[in-house]
Amino acid sequence: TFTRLYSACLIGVPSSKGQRRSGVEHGPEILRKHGIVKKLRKFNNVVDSGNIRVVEDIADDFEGNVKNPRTVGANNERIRDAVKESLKKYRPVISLGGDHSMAIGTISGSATFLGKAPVVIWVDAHADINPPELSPSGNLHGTPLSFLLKELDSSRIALPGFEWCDSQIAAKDIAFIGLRDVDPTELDIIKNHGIKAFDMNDIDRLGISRVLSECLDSTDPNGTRDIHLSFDVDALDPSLTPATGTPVRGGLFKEEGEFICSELARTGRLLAVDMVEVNPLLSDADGTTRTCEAAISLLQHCVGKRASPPFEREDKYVPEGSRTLN
Ligand code: 4U7
Ligand code: MN
Ligand code: MN
Ligand code: MN
Repeated sequence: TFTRLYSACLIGVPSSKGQRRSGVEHGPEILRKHGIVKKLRKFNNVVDSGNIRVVEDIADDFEGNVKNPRTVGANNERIRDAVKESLKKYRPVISLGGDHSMAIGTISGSATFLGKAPVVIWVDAHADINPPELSPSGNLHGTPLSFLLKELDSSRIALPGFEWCDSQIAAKDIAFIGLRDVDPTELDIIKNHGIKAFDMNDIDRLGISRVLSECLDSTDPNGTRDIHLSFDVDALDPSLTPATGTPVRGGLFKEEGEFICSELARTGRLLAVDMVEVNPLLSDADGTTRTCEAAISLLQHCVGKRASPPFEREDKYVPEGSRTLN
């Protein structure tokens, strides 16, 4: 399989300006401190390319309601180039966040490398598809998919910092898993463009195995396309990943996340992975360790560790919370 032919590669992306809380820029270093390289090497060859040097010092401010577009835009251009270069030698290329605005760059890197769209599997409590000018928070980590979606070209506003950015992904290329906090504008976009989306209630009803099959059937009916997995640690239940900026109760079990990662790796077409929104300043030491261990375990399953057989929710405690997207 591909795990024998390729080494995986880690790229640290200490970006934080896509949101307002400090600490998420320490995500890559805290994951290294928890032994990510050694733990992934149990399953595959792994090269650690170190961190991308992010720009922090350019003059930036709000553009309308949008916070720090110049910084986030400039960083994402570098991220795109780094991921694209790394894909010439390694796969999967694993980008460690950092806030989720970095997916504008990572997914652009995958698409630029391929010369066409990858499948995008977006595992998150949130849909991250707000057009920036309509974002309720003005934080760009809630907007990356709106930059990438071709169907939004005619309505997209120009933002300083994003002159380089070119939408390369279509609605049919995307599938969401784990949603439970989606803004009204985002829901309109998902519905209007028929983007495949499974919320927590769907996972309760159908089970993760069926949900993932449906995601792949819709985005990749022939089973031939390269896959970009963008995994926000807030997709997991906050009891598992408390050290993150926007936790939402009622999330995925660890086994469900691991199943997604393992099955995608097993296709042999897992091109790139984002593991984002680890913020060590938002929990105590124990919570940060649990968050890092969960993220590292997910990534082990991206590089060859096999998940236990299809996991069923029924016999497990289902955390309470708002679980339905409608
Ligand atoms: B994350 C939010 F309004 N939708 O746009 C927004 F609820 O990368 C949250 O998924 C975005 O953590 C969360 O600010 C971004 C909000
Ligand atoms: Mn999220
Ligand atoms: Mn996210
Ligand atoms: Mn978050």
